[in-house]
Amino acid sequence: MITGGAGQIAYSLLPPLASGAVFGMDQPVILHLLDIPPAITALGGVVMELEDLAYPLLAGVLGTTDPDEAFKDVDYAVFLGAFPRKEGMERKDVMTKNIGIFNSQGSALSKGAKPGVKCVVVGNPANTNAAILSRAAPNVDPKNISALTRLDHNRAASHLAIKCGVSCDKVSGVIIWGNHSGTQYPDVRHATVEGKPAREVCTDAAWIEGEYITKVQKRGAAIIEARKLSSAASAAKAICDHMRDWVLGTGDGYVSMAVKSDGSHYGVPEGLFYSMPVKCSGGEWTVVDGLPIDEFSQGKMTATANELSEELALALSLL
Ligand code: NAX
Repeated sequence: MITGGAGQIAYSLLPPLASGAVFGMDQPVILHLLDIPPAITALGGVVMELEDLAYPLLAGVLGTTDPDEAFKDVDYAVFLGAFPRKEGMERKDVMTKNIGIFNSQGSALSKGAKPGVKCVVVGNPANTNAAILSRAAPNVDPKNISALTRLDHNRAASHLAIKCGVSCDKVSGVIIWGNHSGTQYPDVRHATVEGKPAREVCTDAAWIEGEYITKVQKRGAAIIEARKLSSAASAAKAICDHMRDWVLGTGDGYVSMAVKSDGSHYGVPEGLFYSMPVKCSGGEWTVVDGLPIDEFSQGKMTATANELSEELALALSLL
């Protein structure tokens, strides 16, 4: 099930979902696409194109504007549709719109989806929208609700690889901490490049603690500035990576996912959907605990937690 099915991320996301690239080449897929009434004609066009892709694993497509129909019996849900901030709009007004969306979709999800449904929220503000969704979906285990920071994670790995002159599969262990926003903290202190500590391979400490962090934090804005549209192909690829790793496992490594904090990891306040390093196995994620955190990292991790706490408090005050 994909909300925002007629939008630009969906357009890049649906082909890999239908082809078998995410859930495996032996797993048939039925796609439910939800959008709002003004997008129904465009959604119909997307459904036509999915049929024309002629993917053998695509066992059915439903395009609808009815959340109850869209969420019925689904195993996975990707939330792309959200209310974008428009010029001159107050943060509070955008939040109010998103609360409306994620409250009603949360209740349709809770009512109709399979009990173990796995959800990823992409529509911004993704972390706080995930928190609202979780509150509105009492039948869904909060561990099955996440927000996407994998695009930020992929950017963090890729820019470190470029700096070190290696391909990005040689980089592992980068972490995105916190919010999918300009306060996120891309951390390479536990990362390796070709198996060696990243800070021994890249000795430019000023770059790591300055330009690199800013580049990853502001990459989304730079893409909007250049394309006049937000990231779509890279966002879709990151959603595929996020779902595939969650379902099929991360093996020896770990990845970044924004998950609900239970208050027991890295001092992150309970209830925030905060991006942390996680390992996945058997369809379950666990936080990678016990990484040593220095003062520099702690400052950045606290700053992004503070922003998320404020965002959540604002959302809760508007419920
Ligand atoms: P588009 O504007 O192209 O598409 C959004 C679609 O959602 C539209 O078809 C719209 O009609 C639909 N929609 C709106 N309200 C809906 C509702 N209540 N129910 C169902 N559908 C609804 O945006 P797109 O580029 O696809 O981006 C989608 C979201 O992803 C945006 O909120 C964007 O900010 C966010 N992003 C989040 C990222 C992340 O890493 N977490 C990165 C990429 C992206 O910026």
